[in-house]
Amino acid sequence: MHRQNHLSRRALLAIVGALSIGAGCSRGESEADSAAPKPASGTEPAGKKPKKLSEIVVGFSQTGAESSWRIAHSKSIQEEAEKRGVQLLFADGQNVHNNQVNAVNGFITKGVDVIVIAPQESVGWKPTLKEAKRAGIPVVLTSRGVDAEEDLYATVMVADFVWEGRQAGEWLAKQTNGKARIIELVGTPAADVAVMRKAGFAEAIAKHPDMKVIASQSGDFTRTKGKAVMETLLSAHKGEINAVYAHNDDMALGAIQAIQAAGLKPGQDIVVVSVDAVKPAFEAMMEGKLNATVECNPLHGPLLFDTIEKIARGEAVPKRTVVPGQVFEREQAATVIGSRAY
Ligand code: GYE
Repeated sequence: MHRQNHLSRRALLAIVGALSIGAGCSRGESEADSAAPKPASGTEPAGKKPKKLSEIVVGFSQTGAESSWRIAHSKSIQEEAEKRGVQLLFADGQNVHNNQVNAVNGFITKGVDVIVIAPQESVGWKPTLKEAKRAGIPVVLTSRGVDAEEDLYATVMVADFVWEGRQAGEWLAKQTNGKARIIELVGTPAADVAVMRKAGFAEAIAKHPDMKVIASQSGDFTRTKGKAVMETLLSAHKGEINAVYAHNDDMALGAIQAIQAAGLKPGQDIVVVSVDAVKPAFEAMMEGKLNATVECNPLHGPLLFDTIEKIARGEAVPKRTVVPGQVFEREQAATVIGSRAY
């Protein structure tokens, strides 16, 4: 009986150790942590009882539900958790940074085993991440990164957002023979993804002196704001615009509505390129209204839970996983739409 207890305590320590390594502690720190009186005194933080993988509790702080991409992202993660029998505590941040910080602090207090964050904003995470690290809870970032030292999180899974912006810029240069007066619909300005999609695009069009961004404004990754911003900019720059670059499909779809309402033909009078490659974008391409989209795959669920299981088993995980994408043009839409999973 005594021995049995002893063994399960060792199993417990293995899991706790694995999780704190996953949290990004340097080797020295995690050794220091486990040298603390935990084994003898039994002062492990709450929630660190011996567990099978299927008993792991994951707290997930999601950005919100601003776009088709985001909805597919949530669904992929929720479905995968269910498939693997992992308990997922889902907190919808409703696109408010502080809601997310509060949710994550709540997960820490609760003593969940792993925290997953899809951060709306990249800054303002350090104190919370430090708290999670102190509590020995590994943090996995998905969909966007944070502005914080790498040792404050276990891993991040994102796309190459600069590459995406560059692809959009290069595609537009080819399409317009290097002559474009562009409206840029920016995503959430405090998100790394918006900064990077802007930078990649700017880099690509800088090679073409006759390509100019005449206005660059945030539509916060939503269709409604994309439409509203486009309406304003269309009337402010009447007759000047021949291209739109939107940081996501939803804003592009909103802009398309505004272009039509202004009596113009999207996809023809004004060339529209965006990022994500969600199904509604393929539909718009088939109608000839959207010209191209750069794929950003939201189906992070399987990779996310493979990673969480590795962390729980004490296996090393890469600090960063880049989910690949490709460019789709409207000519391909009809053939490809049937095989799109989101
Ligand atoms: O492209 C956009 C969204 O963070 C990669 O967020 C994600 C972006 C995605 O809402 O549609």
